[in-house]
Amino acid sequence: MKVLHTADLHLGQILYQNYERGDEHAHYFKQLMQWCKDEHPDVFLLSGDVFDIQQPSSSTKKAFNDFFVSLHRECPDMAIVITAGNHDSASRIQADSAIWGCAGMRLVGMMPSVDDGKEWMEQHIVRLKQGYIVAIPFVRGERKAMLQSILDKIADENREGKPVVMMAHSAVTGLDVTGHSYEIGTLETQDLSSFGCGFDYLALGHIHKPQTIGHQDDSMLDEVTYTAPVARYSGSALHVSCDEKYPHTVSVVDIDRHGGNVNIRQLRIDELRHFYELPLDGSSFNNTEEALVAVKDFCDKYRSGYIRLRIDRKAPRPSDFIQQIYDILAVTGDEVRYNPKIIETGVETVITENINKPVFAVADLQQMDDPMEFIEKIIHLYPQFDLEKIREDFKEVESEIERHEAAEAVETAKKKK
Ligand SMILES: [Mn+2]
Repeated sequence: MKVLHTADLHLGQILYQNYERGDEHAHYFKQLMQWCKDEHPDVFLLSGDVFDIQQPSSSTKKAFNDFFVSLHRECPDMAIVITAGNHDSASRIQADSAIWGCAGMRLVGMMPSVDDGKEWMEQHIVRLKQGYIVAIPFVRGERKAMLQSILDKIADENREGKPVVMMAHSAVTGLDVTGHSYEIGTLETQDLSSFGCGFDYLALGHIHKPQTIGHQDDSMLDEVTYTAPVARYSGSALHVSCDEKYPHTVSVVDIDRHGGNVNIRQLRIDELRHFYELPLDGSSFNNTEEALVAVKDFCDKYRSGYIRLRIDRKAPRPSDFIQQIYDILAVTGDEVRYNPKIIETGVETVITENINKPVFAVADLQQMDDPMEFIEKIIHLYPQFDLEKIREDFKEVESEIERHEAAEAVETAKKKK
């Protein structure tokens, strides 16, 4: 069985609150179409995070519809299976599944939380001439017993020893989370064993770096063969953030038989816009004039891409610095795009003289979601307050909110009964 595995499209993503990425996704779709035509996979798998937000715009929905209708028309013999990720609205994906089912495509948005003994298993099983697909969308917590019962059912049926592929959208223990730094500490990981036994290939989504669990060193090989079972992230379609500095690929997976060999080839995705940090030589700007000249030079030379600046933290920044950059970029017509979160270099100095000088840019402020982060940066302006005390107070408020929410949940549950 030959599988084309991709994930984490994040269609409709808007970067830096400013830039739509529709043309970048269109460029990816074009490559995907060509690969499907050239490679003739038996099945196309998209393992979650189809959309970036729960309610994508109509133009984003249109891009999705147009692409998958034409993909199905161009490759009518290729099965298409799409599952919901944590970014997707599970119920919306599920609601559309009946329509796409008319074209023989399988969309799976939800999984029941308990084995209700009815027909729940069938919506997750796709039976192909060449093998089986178990389509599992993003679920909170683990469903080991339920997944195992699906795999057991397939094992009973699978007299010919056809390959079995399972799809899931989850963080598996032992992975490389480069580019996901914002999630470290909060990333809930699941042990590989919680997906059950009996699949040959686990087609994962959620982590954006292409990688095979337990074989991280082989992540970037063009081609490699393992003995089943294998669990792999295909990685995302595009750089979803500027920290994802690795190449993005789709995986073409060939499985010869159940329990046999799994051959993985990676096809490199050409991205329409690349990410750059200025200065390009890895140093940093000593003053903002230098930075502005470099931005202008970049526009003239590269004409396209996402840029982020590295500036020495001692360099004074005029209040209209960001506006000056946007003015320079305007001539490129949004082809060169600016990430306003500056990378500050140099030693963090204790502020004694310029005590009223803010220690962060407005852009930093826009991207802070923890109020303590803000307070820590300005606490020196308020010597009368004790940082530890404020921290404790915040914790108390947080736990009070948690208690309140828990009590409310109990009330709602009672009312339902
Ligand atoms: Mn995800």
